[in-house]
Amino acid sequence: MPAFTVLNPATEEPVAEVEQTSAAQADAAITRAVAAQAAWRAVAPGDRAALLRAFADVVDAHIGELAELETAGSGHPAGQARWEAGNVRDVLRYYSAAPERLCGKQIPVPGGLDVTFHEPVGVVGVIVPWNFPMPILGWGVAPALAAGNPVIAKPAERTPLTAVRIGELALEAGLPEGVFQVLPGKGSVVGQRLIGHPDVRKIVFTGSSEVGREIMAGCARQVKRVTMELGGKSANIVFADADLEKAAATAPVAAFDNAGQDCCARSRILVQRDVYHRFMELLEPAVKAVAVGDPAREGTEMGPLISAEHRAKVASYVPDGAPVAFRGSAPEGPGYWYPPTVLAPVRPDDPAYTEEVFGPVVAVVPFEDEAQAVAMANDTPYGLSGSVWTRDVGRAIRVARAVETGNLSVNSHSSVRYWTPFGGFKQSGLGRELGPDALDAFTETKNVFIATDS
Ligand code: TAP
Repeated sequence: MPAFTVLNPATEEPVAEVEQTSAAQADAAITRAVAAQAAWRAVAPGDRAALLRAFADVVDAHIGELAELETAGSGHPAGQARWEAGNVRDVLRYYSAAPERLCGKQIPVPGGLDVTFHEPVGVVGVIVPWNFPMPILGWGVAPALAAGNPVIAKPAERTPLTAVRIGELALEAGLPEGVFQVLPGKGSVVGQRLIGHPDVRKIVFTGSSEVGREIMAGCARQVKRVTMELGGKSANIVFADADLEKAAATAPVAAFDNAGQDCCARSRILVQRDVYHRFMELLEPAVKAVAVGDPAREGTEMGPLISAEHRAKVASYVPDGAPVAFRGSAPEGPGYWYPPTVLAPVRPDDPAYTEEVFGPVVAVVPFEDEAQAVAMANDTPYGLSGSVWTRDVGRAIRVARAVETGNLSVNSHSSVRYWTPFGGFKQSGLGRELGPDALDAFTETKNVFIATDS
């Protein structure tokens, strides 16, 4: 297989050459994972916990190195990249507590004793997108390992560097050979082997809804378990009684974080008509103040897009004559730059308003009342995240319950906290990651009845 050249999205210069995994090499890795399976599930819960803590400690000792790799290979601002590496450590630590707490039930039945066990599901394949290479890897890998499964991760072809390094750190921490393997390469090659190989029992996929549908169909042939984390088109709903200053000051980060390459991006801002003009007045300076530039420089808030192709796709949502209300800045010269862009007024059928742009483009639309805000928020095939800004507690609760979305914040834009479940309604996904119940997605419930009749 030819090697893949990772480019720095901020400079377009090569960063590294990465060997691509062939289908035969993927099969060999699956064989190694199967061979490692019995020993890994037999590791005593306390020892498995200790190994995961050791893995977290080694990641912690390499936060700076991992962050620099992500900044160079994915264009993530340095501060954000350090947070992402820290998230891998934290998620490993959180799930290191799980092996010793993986309790079944004792269920009252006549004639005997009935107990349930959470058995490991088997080899797990984790297919990761390019937008958050480290956190999304960790969300799949940590609970899968904790539940006693060997894991094979396939990073996105464009952003393999941190995943490959984290795979090396796992071995350094003492995880046995074959328990956690990272296979850089193409989805059409490595991803397809994970989906098609009968010894891989579960796929965790994060990526576009389009590819997700294809992967679900592939997994269906073997009734392979799947967790799907797909696209989003989330709404940020701002009511007239909200703290407008705070809502406007925080709206840019909710839409432009990671240059908008965020499945949770609140890329539709719905504003109650009475305060629409005031909100726009407050939003403009906040958008213009976003620090866009060299991601390696401390203080940069937004870096480049991932590739020239992706920038062309994002730009296609803002053709000549598009209703640009105002924009932030972006550097000139090399790099896949695109400025933070606010569209208003937009038609309800404008693709920038209806489709996932996955770039720093947000549409602002007025609404009349609560019922219309909920209807507009739900008028999408997606349902991943969202925000509601209001000082009315009753309304906050009503709207939070009515919006069809997996993760909703009131007077905040938080989406992913590793302590809480994360995932989508509708075409944004299937199943949940993170939170206290994540191991359910990596285990099979076994019921055992033991007769007590003599
Ligand atoms: P995709 O193009 O869907 O790719 C995601 C991963 O799947 C990559 O590793 C890719 O490999 C692999 N893949 C592609 N085609 C495949 C196939 N036919 N068989 C098996 N694997 C295949 O997504 P992306 O562009 O990297 O990421 C952006 C999308 O991810 C957005 O829609 C975004 O909303 C979504 N996303 C969702 C979430 C959550 S948590 N819901 C989080 C982040 C991102 P290659 O490297 O070869 O492309």
